[in-house]
Amino acid sequence: PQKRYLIGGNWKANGTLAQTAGIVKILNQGGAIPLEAEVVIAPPAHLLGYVKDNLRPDVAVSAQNSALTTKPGAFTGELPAVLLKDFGLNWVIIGHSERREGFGGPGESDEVVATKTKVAVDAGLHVMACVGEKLEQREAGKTTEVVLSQLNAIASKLAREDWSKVVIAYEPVWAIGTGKVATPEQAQEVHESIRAFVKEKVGAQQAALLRIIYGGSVKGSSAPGLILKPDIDGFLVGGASLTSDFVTIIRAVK
Ligand code: G2H
Repeated sequence: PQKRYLIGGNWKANGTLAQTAGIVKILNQGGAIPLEAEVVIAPPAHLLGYVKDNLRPDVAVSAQNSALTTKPGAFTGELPAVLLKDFGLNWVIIGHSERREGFGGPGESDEVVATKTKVAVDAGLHVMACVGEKLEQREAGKTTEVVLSQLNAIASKLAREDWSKVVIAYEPVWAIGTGKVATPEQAQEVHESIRAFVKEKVGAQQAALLRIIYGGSVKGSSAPGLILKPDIDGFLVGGASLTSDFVTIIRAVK
């Protein structure tokens, strides 16, 4: 099968009703999406229904997180993957660095991220599973070690056939929301090691078809340089996905 670039928009905890209506309008009036691109928007949970009902049908809608539980039930505040799938959604982001870090509470471990990924895939969702090193880890020369150990935790839970539903988002923590985008060379180097790992651990076909997307301060101005690299198969965009610059990023992939 032909591999399409994946462009994800992660709104994080943003989106008043007025702002949301504005972003949906920008996307709906943003013109044709290149055939080479698959576009997925991840609004916060309270907006999933609104965005799904109002967004053009050729842009998919994703949750930003889903629960560890495989079943609905008494889990106040949680979002089970099976309910997202039942609601008509096909995507979820798992293991974003902000969730790994926690928000004043305990963050998500590699083990939790890996299990959530498996639970979501088993529920029928496609997963953007996030990995990435912190600045001090990069400076200590530990980038590959950190990223591959996060990836290994995920890979250890997945069956070979699950990989058709998984996208790996490489998001260096030092580049997230900082305006400091990784250079195309820095991103390519890590993406290449991710693909090599999947080839070795899972299989050549799964590695070749795997989409490895880059996230961290991607803008319309930086996207064209990044997308030229052979192992960069798209983007996970935060801040810029709240603006019309997201349309420029989508256009950068053809
Ligand atoms: C990384 C990215 C989106 P931003 O978190 O996942 O955010 O583009 O704002 O750095």
